[in-house]
Amino acid sequence: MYEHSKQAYAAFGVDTEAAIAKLGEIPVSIHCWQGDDVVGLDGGGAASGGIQTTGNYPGRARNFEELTADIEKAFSLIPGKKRLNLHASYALLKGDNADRDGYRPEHFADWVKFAKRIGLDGIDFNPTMFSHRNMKDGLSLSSPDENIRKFWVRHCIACLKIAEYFADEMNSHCLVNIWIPDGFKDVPADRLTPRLRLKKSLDEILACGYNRSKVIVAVESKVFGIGVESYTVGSNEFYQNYAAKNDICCLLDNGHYHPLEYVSDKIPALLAFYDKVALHVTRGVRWDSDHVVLFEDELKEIAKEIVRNDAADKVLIGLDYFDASINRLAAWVVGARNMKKALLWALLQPNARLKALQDEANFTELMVLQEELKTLPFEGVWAECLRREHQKGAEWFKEIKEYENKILKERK
Ligand code: RNT
Ligand code: ZN
Repeated sequence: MYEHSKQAYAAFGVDTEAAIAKLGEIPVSIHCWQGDDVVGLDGGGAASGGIQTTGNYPGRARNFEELTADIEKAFSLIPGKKRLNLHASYALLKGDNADRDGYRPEHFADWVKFAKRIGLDGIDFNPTMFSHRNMKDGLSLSSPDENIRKFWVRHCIACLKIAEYFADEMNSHCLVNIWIPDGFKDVPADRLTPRLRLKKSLDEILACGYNRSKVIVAVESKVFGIGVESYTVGSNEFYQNYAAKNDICCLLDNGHYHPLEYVSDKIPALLAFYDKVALHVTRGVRWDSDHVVLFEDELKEIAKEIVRNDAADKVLIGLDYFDASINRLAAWVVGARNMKKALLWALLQPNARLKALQDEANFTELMVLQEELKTLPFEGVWAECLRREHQKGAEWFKEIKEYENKILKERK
C-alpha cells in the first residue's frame, strides 16, 4: 500500500519519505486534563470559570496513579514526539497544606519521574486560575481586591519557578500558558480598569526574573465563556498587544473566537511578528465546547500554515479539549492522532508548487491541483508512519476496549 501511495504522491512532486521523517520531529503537547474532566489533584474540584465538562462516562481518573496509568496507556497508542501539558491543579501535595501561591517543584516531582519514565519530550505548564476560593466574583489577575490579585500574581510566579524546574529536568523548554476566566456576565460599567489591572499583574509576574531561555510565557485570549458572555478581560486585542510589547508569546485556542474567525489565518499573521506562536488545538461546536479534535478542514488548514511556512519549531502545538461523554482514553488517542495526521497531510502537499501558482495568479490550476490532492492515497503514508513506530492502525481501539473492561469499569 505504501509503495502505491509513494508513487501517487511522487507524481505530484511530493517526497513521502521526507514527509514521514519530518513528522517524526514535530512534538505535540498533550493535555493531562482530558483524563479527569479538568478536576485536578489539589482538591479544587470540578472545572469552573466559564469552562465545563459534560458527560458521565465511567472511569474518570480520580488520583495520580489512575491518571498516569491512563496517560501511559493512551500515549502508547499515539505515534511520534509527545510532551505532557500539566495544570498547576495537578500538584501532588501529599498532605502539605501549601496553597496555590506556595506550590513548589517538589509538588511535581512525581510527574517529572513519570514523564521521564515513559520517554516524553518535555512538560508544559499552566497556572490554574479557576476552581479555587480565591476566584472572587469570577476575577483573578484583574480583581479589584488587592489581596486576591496579589495571590494570583504569586501563583503565576510560583508556576514560573516550577516551569524552570521542568525545563531543567526534561532538558527542553517549558511553555507556561496564562489563561484567566475573568469577565462579566452582563454589560460592564468599566471595560478598561480591569484590563489595566490585568496588565499590572502581568508586569509583576514577568518581573520575577524567570529564565527566558528555558521558559516561554504565553497569554491565551478568549472572546466569551459560560457566565462571562458579555465581556472577558483577557481579550484578543489586549493580549496580542501585551505580548508584542513585552516580548512574550500569544496562545491561540481555536475555540476562543467568533465561529467565522479562523486560527489558520491568525497563525501566519502572528508569524510575521513573533518568533513563537502557541496553540490550543480543540474543536468548538457552535461555541467553545472543547470537543475532541477531528480530522477535518480547519485542522488541516492549521497544520498547513505550520508546515508550509516552515514554522514547525516556531508553532508550539498543544491540545485542549475535554469530553466526559465518551471513553476518555479514546478521546486522547483520536485527537492526538488527528493532529499528527493533519501535520502529515500538510507535509504531503507540494507546497512550493502551490505557492508558485498563487504568485503567478494561476488560480485555475491552483484550484484544480488542490482538489486533486484531496483524493491522493493518504492512508498508505499514514499507515507507514504507524508501522515504522510499531503502532497499530484501526485496531488500536481494541486495546482501549480491553483497558475499559479490565480497569475503567472497576472505578466505581
Ligand atoms: C479555557 C481555556 C483553557 C482551558 C485549560 C484547562 O477556555 O481554553 O486553556 O481549557 O487551561
Ligand atoms: Zn485553551
